[in-house]
Amino acid sequence: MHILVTGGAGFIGSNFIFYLADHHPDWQITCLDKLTYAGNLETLDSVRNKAGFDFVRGDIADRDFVNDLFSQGHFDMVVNFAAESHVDRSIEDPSIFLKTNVLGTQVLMDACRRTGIRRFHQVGTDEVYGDLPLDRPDLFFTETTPLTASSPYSASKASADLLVMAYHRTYGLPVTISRCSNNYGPWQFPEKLIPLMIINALSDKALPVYGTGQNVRDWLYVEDHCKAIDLILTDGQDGEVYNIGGHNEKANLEVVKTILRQLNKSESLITFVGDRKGHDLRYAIDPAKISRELGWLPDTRFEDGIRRTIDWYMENRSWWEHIVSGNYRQYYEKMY
Ligand code: NAD
Ligand code: TDX
Repeated sequence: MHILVTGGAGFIGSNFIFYLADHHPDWQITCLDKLTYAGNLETLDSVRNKAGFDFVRGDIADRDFVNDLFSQGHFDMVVNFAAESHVDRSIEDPSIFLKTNVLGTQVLMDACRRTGIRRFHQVGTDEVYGDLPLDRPDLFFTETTPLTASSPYSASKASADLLVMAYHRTYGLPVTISRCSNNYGPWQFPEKLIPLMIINALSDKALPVYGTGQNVRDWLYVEDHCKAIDLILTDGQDGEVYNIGGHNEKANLEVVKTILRQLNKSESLITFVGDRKGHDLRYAIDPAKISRELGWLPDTRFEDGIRRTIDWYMENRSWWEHIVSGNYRQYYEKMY
């Protein structure tokens, strides 16, 4: 089995590569990553010299480059993690989100059509379903919830999902899509809520909470997400969408207070700042389909996952200090 993992130098993609290396040691893995600000080669240090692992730097939206890569070797499966992933950045400038997330997905699927593929898997997000009201805890996103994206980021991810399903229906491309809730865990870039709050608290800096802090996210430990994708690759049905979520809903303020408590830091570090434009109120996934059809259930309770994550950021200071200082860019600019 030769698998192409795009975006594997980012948060979830790198965790997925580690998961594959542990659970499918005989698979050949090629990681394709552009190494944007969010991609970090240091993250892949533990696998980079292993037999059966290759790293290629490139852009999924660069058609010539992708065609070239696909003509050099045959991939049995492609898992597309590569994306611009931060909502706040998409509000500042949507352009690169459309290029990478929509056009990049098309370019990859065209290459798959040409060479043939056993499975193209698109890593999607629950944000494509818009949001749920805070006062209706009985409502959840299912796979048939209409797509109603709020931010340019989620609109780009919803567009990609539509394109993936269109390639299945029109060209018969064997595809699957997973839509998961907010991930947390090791190696997450410290622009996202949980790692940002951990490293700010460790540095006694202000913790910026948007609006009232009552917005709700459904937190999923990254390894549980990786396990779900692996199951979809092996047992999932072509043309199907699978929602992945851990029934782990928390208001942002609750998450921030939990982090402060665990680090023994004062709540006075919390600073309420202006709200995100178009800020989604609540995400909540109904994972019944993947549980019923593929037997997936999350293994990690939030209390354990957040403890493990905090410990990881405490034990891996140099990783995030390189990011914060910008030094990690020099590391790979020298090599590529
Ligand atoms: P990330 O920002 O940490 O990593 C993205 C990776 O993609 C980086 O390594 C970056 O260098 C690479 N990349 C960006 N543009 C590229 C391009 N044009 N060509 C090749 N590589 C490129 O993101 P993440 O949090 O790991 O998210 C991975 C995927 O999961 C994304 O598709 C995202 O939409 C989706 N997702 C993330 C979450 C979450 O909570 N983080 C939740 C649901 C879905
Ligand atoms: O400084 C902050 N303060 C704050 O209050 C940041 C960075 C975030 N927030 C709030 C906004 C959200 O309600 O915390 C919540 C989580 O924010 P993010 O970490 O930016 O995640 P979110 O916008 O929910 O999107 C994430 O989950 C879905 C990922 O970034 C997406 O890639 C994924 O698709």
